[in-house]
Formats: sequence, structure tokens, C-alpha cells
Amino acid sequence: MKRVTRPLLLAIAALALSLPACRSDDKPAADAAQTTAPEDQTGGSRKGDFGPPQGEPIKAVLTSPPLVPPATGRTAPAKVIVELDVIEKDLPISEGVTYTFWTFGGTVPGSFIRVRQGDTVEFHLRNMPDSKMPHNIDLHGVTGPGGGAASSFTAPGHSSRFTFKALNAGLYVYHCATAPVGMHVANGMYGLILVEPPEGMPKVDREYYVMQGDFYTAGKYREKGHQAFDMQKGIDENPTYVLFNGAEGALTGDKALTTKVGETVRLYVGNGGPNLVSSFHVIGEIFDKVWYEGGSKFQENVQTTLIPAGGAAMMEFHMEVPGSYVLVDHSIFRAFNKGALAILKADGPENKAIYSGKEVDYVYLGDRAAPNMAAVATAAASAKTGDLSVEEQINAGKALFAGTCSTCHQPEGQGMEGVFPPLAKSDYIAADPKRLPSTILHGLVGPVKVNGKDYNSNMPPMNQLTDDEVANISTYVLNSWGNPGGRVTKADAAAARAAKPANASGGH
Ligand code: HEC
Ligand SMILES: [Cu+2]
Repeated sequence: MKRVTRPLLLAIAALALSLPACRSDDKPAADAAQTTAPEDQTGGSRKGDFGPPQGEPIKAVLTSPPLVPPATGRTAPAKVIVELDVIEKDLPISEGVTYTFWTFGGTVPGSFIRVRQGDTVEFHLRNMPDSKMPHNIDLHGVTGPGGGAASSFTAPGHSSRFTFKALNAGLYVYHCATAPVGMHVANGMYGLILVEPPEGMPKVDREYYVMQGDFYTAGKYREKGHQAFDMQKGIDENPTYVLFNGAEGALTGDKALTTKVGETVRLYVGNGGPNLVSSFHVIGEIFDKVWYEGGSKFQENVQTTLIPAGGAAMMEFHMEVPGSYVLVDHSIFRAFNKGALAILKADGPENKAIYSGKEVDYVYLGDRAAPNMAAVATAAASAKTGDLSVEEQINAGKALFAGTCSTCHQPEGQGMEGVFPPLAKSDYIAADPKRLPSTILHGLVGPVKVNGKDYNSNMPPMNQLTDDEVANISTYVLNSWGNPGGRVTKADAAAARAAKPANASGGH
């Protein structure tokens, strides 16, 4: 793609020769960059006007995430009509947790818009009659003050129209810019608009649309029920959730992105923010190309690319090995403890010469591997109405155990000799089942004897779990693998939380 011209080569050679004598403040790199050949530049907005629109106006194809509209396939500028609706609606943000999102087109992120450089875009923004708030749109692909915000301010039940010429090619974020802006963005009001370069994007086998955002709920992470927006957490930049495509599980399980070995995948990844910068990474893949910052140049062979809040990037990679590839924000607590995780599943024949095998499993992913947290939601709903059965507790506890305890105590509670004591047929548990919620909430430190074997280690407290969750995990453990059975209630868990931690060696 980059044509290095002869003068540039000579300049580099001259620099190399003079390097030993160079003082550090000579900044040779900056000088070299300035000699970049004009053919290497796209010309920016000054070369983006290809004249008046040709032919009949075209209605833009808008897609919901994770889909991307087809290439425009045009060689001349057109008038493109975009009709986008603002819809405020309650959607799940995690299993058993709902949130009132404000959306462009009914989804978070909003509909993907695809036009060609030089197109004249006639933008229609409609705010649904049942909206409670006025909204507008600022498209980063617009040349003009406010990016469309002032001309698109729209009260509930109204619509507005403005027109712009897409002068710069690139991948751009759009977002609501109505005060308080942070709140509108935090509620999901962002999406992407791709302005194709005149020659279009290189052809690939799959294109997907993924967008990160941070969310601020009054309740804790995964606290069940309807959650309100928490302005103070937003101001403190302390998100409860960090998500791809607006919900935990939006792109995992049966909603995972798919591809096949031998295909080239291109991701259009945006970051709506409002606050966090994304260290975007795909576990098990290397980006063959990254159009960093959504611009016109690509970098090659990249592990992690930084996507600023209000920024975007395109990345491509070729699939060699089948299996699950995990998209994460590599600020890694966000991935495993706030939800910033998606899966790309590649089908096809193994290639043992490149990779010897074994799927990513529960050790890496915990309950995210198969996010079947429906049982947890059912249990939470029943608990609220006061008629939670032991069966429901066990089912919910099983899903939670897989994500919370199985990495150490192993999927069947069998433990690991000398390191993690068994929970299966544990005489420690049998001696006093009330120790279970206490151990979960306060952890366990120091020597302990389980089934005749000594352990002297450290289990961290897991007090981020709710009383419901502690009760359900405990009940599941009590009713599994030869343990004595019984039930731990939410009240038991609350009492254990309030009480002093159990002493590891106490009773032994
Ligand atoms: C990070 C690893 C780790 C995780 C995760 C973990 N534990 Fe433990 N657990 C330990 C260790 C280590 C001990 C032994 C501590 C000691 O030696 O004092 C232990 C001890 C226990 C014991 C007492 C001994 C026994 O085997 O009966 C119970 C009960 C227990 N854990 C339950 C749980 C439950 C339930 C969960 C999930 C909510 C969990 N643990 C998560 C590491 C872990
Ligand atoms: Cu808004």
C-alpha cells in the first residue's frame, strides 16, 4: 500500500549514515516523516468533494449490531437518505438485570451507517412520541460546528433534518450530545458511521460491528432487577459494567460472532465511552492489519489496539485455527468482572502444525464460557416474590459455582491435592453447614484439615456476591457430590456476612 519514493529512500540512507554523529535533539524521525510522498496522502477534506450527487437519492441500509451494511459499491457521489429513530426502552444489561437504555434505532450501539466519501447525506432524526427526553446527534464524520448536534435537537414526538457532505473517509463515532451529555452517552446513545474511501474497503469474508461502552448502575455488578443510572458513579468514572454491544452476553453463547477457518474477518470496533479508553484485544489472534483510530493507514501485526472514548478502529485477521476467540478490553478486570467480553467462534478443521489444540475452557472463562445464567435470573425473580424452591436455588447455584468457585475447587468439587481442599464429601462442611456461607463471604486463611488431609493456604473472601448468590451457591454445594443436603437461605447468608469470620482451624 505504501509506496516509498526514491527521494525518501535517499533521505533515510543519508540519515542512517549520519546517525552516529547525530545529537539526540536533531529529531531525524520527524524530518523523515515530513518528506512523506504526496501520493501517500489522501488529501483529507480538501479532496473529498467529488461534486454534486449523481442519480436518484438512495435510502441508506442501516443494520443492527453486530451486522454491517453491504459495501455501497458506488463509483460516484450520491445523495443518501438516513432515517434514524431515537427509542428509549428497557433492555437486559445482564441476566436478570434490566436498564432503561436510550438508543439510536432500538439497539446499543445504534444502527450502523455506511456511506461513501463525497456523498451528500440527508439525515432524518425522529424522536419517538413515548420518549421522555429530547435528543440530538453529533456525527464525528460531519464537517461543521457541533457535527450536526444543533441542527438535530429533537423533542419527543418530533423529527428534524439536516444535510452534510461526507468529506473525509474513515470510521466515525456518532453520539447524542444533549445535556447532560455524559448521561445520554452512558445510556447507550452512540454508534458508528463508516465513510468508505472512493475505492471502497478491500473485500473480506466477514464484517462485524462491535462497540464498547461503560455503564453506571445504582446496584452492584449483576445485582438483579431493574437498575437506575447512577450519575455520581459516572462522574467518578467508576463503571458497574463495561460491555460490548450493550449487554453482558450480547456476543457470547449462541449469540457469538461466527467465522470459518480460511476466512478473513474485519471488525469495525467503536468505543462510545463515556469515560473509558479501550485496550482492545482478541485472545488467540493477532491483528494482521489495524486501521488505527479508524483512519486511512494501517499498522500490521498488532496484539492490542487502543481505542479512545469517542474513537474507533478497523482490524482484520485471517483464521488459521478453529475454536473460540475471546474479544476483551485487556484492562482485564473489565473483561472478567464487568462484562467486557465477546466470543468469535471459528469452525473448521484443526491445524495441529500451527496450534496443538484444546479449547479455551472454564479455567479461562468461568461462567462466561456458556453464559447460561438464566437459572440465576429465575432464582432472583422467585426470591423476590418469596417462593424460591430448593430446586431453583440449586440450579442458580450451579451456574454461579461454575464461574466463581470451580477454577480453584474444580468443576466436580474434587479439589486439587495439597492446594485446594475438596468440597465433595467434605467433612469440614458436614461438621457445620453454616460454615459454607461464612467461608464464601470471609474467605479462609491458615491450616485446615479436610477428609484427613492438611491444607494451609488462603481462600480470598468473595463478598462481592449478593446474599442471594451466596445462599444459592451454598445450597448447590450442600446438595452435590455426597454432601449432606439442606438449605442456606438469604437470611442465613446475611447473618454470615454480619458475623465474624470463621476460624480456619476452629472445630478441628
Ligand atoms: C482462588 C481459589 C479459590 C476460590 C475461587 C474458592 N476457594 Fe474455597 N478454598 C480455597 C482454598 C485455598 C481453601 C483452603 C484455605 C485454607 O487452607 O485455609 C478453600 C477452602 C474452602 C472451604 C473449606 C474447606 C473445604 O474444602 O470444605 C470451603 C467450604 C470452600 N473453600 C468453598 C468455596 C466456595 C463455595 C467457593 C465459591 C464461592 C470457593 N470456595 C471459591 C480456594 C478457593
Ligand atoms: Cu440523547
